[in-house]
Amino acid sequence: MKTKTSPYFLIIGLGTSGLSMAKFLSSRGKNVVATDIDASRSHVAKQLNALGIKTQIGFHNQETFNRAKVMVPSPGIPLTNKFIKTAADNGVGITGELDIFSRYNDLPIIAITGTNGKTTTTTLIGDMLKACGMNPFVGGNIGTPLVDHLMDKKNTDIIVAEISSFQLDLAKRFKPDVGVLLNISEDHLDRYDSYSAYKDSKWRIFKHQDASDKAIINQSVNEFDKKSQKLKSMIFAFSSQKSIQTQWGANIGSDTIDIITKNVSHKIKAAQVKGLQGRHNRENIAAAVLACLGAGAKMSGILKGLKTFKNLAHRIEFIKTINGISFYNDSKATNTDAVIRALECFDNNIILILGGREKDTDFSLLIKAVKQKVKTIVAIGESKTHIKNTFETVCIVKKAQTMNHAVQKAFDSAAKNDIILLSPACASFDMYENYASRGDDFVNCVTRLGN
Ligand code: UMA
Repeated sequence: MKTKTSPYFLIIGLGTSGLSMAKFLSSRGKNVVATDIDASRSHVAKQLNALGIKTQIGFHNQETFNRAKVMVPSPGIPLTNKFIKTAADNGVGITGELDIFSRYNDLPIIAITGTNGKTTTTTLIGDMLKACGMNPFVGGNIGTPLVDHLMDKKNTDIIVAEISSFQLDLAKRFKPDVGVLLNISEDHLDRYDSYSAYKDSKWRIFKHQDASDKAIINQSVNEFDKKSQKLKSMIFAFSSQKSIQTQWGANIGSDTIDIITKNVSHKIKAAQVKGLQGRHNRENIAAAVLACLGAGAKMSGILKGLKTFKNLAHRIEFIKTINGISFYNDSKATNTDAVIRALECFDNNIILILGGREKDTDFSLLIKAVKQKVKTIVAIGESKTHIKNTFETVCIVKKAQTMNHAVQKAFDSAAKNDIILLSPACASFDMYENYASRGDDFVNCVTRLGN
């Protein structure tokens, strides 16, 4: 295909992110070409063709990459992709959604990253700000691309953005007014050269902040002292492990969260917050409250938002109790740390449904927590043999072919007062389109069991 000779932005990948980006840049008068390797994206291409955007669908063409002015890869595409790498080596520029958004955005931004808890905290911040009478746009990795706001600004007064490490990898100017780092643990090691490279990517959220900005950071994050010393922004630390070292922040106890800032001191009773059980959720609450205060919101509104918050589906979501056995759907737990956090929430015996597509996953990180809480593991998906080999000396391990078999085997293994928890530590793509379809299947299987 011949592309226009005038310089063009090349949008790579036409999933949620790429589709919005192509429409946005085109709406700003930019010359745009879009490509997706998957032939089934041709229906999306038609929408873009109607806007005058040229597309290459079902293949990538190196020449098209080499002749671009700037490449804009979708977050899910590794930067080591051979087409991208060759063009970059030939001097073609590369950028991502965060920097393009920053160039056109004039509203304050609260940006949330971390390995786990991003979506819960982002949603909670959005709800709290609404309860304060503000009108936030909530988007980013949570599902609605940030540039969607730029195409339909409504009467938004603040941006609340869930940010992934993939997005941060390309951020050279993104400067949130309030940045939040919830936690870092091993994840996406199939994408990064090392755990250290993944950690560096997460810390990049604060890189361009200045003294007027706020950095809300979990003090328990490895290398907190070393990395936080280098930041120019004002640090609000929070911790559930030791007293915070910063002047402002939050100390998290087993049932309270002490918020301390220049103008506000407040004790939140965790039991008052329904559906957000566990230490990790107390950390998410602390981070969300500090982020809202950092953005200038009032404590009374923040607390109102907290009280009415409803936990999200697929995150330690209670489904039902059958014969005294309670079922929880934690399909969003796609790494080992998320599973440890889920196991911490329960005092009862647990039957754990674990497995799916691995991301260079080290299941042995779960052994300590499994020894303490888990009676039986039901292993599913591509990783079931790896799981059996890892845990067969730790607890009973049963393999299952389908979710239905897994739920049935878990139920057969359970006694009254036990918990059956789907918390897979793996991606879902070996069996499902995404984690939500996996969670929905689990819920359907449980519902059928009860009928
Ligand atoms: N593709 C190519 N060439 C390739 C490889 C892929 O063209 O070599 C195409 C695929 O055919 C597909 C498209 O790229 O059509 C997919 O791009 P994508 O994986 O970036 O998916 P999007 O639909 O654009 O979704 C992305 C985020 N996905 C990832 O980061 C993997 C979504 O986060 C995000 O909600 C969305 O943008 C809007 O911002 C999801 C996610 O899993 C929820 N995020 C990870 C996580 O939370 O752990 C980081």
